[in-house]
Amino acid sequence: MISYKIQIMEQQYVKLMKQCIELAKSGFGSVSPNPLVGCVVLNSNGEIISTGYHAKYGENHAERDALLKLDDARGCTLVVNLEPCSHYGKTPPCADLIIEKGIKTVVYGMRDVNSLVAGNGLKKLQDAGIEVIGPVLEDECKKLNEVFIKNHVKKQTFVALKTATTIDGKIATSNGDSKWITSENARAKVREIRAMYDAILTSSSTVIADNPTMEHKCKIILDRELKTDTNHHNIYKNGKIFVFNALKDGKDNNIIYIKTPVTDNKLKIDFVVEKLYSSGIMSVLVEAGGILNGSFLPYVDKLYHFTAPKILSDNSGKSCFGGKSIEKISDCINLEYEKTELYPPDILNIYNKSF
Ligand code: AOF
Ligand code: ZN
Repeated sequence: MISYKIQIMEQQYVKLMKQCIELAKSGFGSVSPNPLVGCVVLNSNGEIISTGYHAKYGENHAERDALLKLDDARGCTLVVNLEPCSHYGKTPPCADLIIEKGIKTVVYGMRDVNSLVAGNGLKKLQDAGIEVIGPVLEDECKKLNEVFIKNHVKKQTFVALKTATTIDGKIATSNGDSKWITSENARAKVREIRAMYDAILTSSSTVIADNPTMEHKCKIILDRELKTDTNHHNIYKNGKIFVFNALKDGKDNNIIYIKTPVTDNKLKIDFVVEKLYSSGIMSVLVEAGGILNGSFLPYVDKLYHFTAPKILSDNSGKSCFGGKSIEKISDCINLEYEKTELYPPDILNIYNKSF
């Protein structure tokens, strides 16, 4: 009887945690470098009496957002996808507010990886006599905050890469024609994906060949010899732009030039990736041709691969990943499958690096 009751409670917490994750997603694109967090508060009858989420960097945390809407939270249960914070940052500790408001039970999704919190939030709550339950739905909570986790654990920028190919893995014909391989449906999804990342990154070859606008607040171009034209190319029309190049450092209105070391006639990608992190760019979406995609592969955490129901033959077309030829299947780069979404007639497969 008791274990049946516990099971029902657990199912209820999983459902509420999913709701927290959905609420948290409203902050996509606005909370970086902070995590995506959602919160639900229940009264002692199990009814939802408040919800909240972290909407914008520097503003209230999810727990504060939910609790400040309530006059009385005594005896209530608070569900949140991340351990409540215990530190004075842009706002006072959420754990203190939870205690002050008389919350009886806290259900959390994952421990905070920020070393300023890392278990201290949970301890503070327990020390105050609050029942702490979790982690609940930990894998989903970690997936939601994969950027935040990479930033704190590895002290590195999260790198995602998007490519759109024919069934035989081609991104353009041999003479570079690529408009369009995927449908408007798929391309609308690409715009949504871009908005999830702090910056998008491409190469001078893509800028010169396709002259894309790539609408985004922050764009990065790898342009070793400064071949792109700041007056002519659409990418320079808006946003903040970082140009990694071999020739100069400097600033010109919205453009920042970063002189970058070169190896094998190519800009050093590890320098670029480190510089992104030290410039406060916590996540980046690479959208380029096969050569740059190939160079970035060792750094890629997540791959968005759109496939259109089109075929080019073996000897025509450019592949999505350039690089050295690999002789054995056992030497190839292995990815871990995450999920598939349909944007008819195209398919989006999402993979993560498995290591
Ligand atoms: C958030 N939103 O809902 C929660 C966070 O920059 P600060 O001072 O607001 O503090 C950010 C840290 O607070 C963040 O790294 C994480 O450890 C913790 N929790 N942050 O931005 C939230 N719950
Ligand atoms: Zn907090």
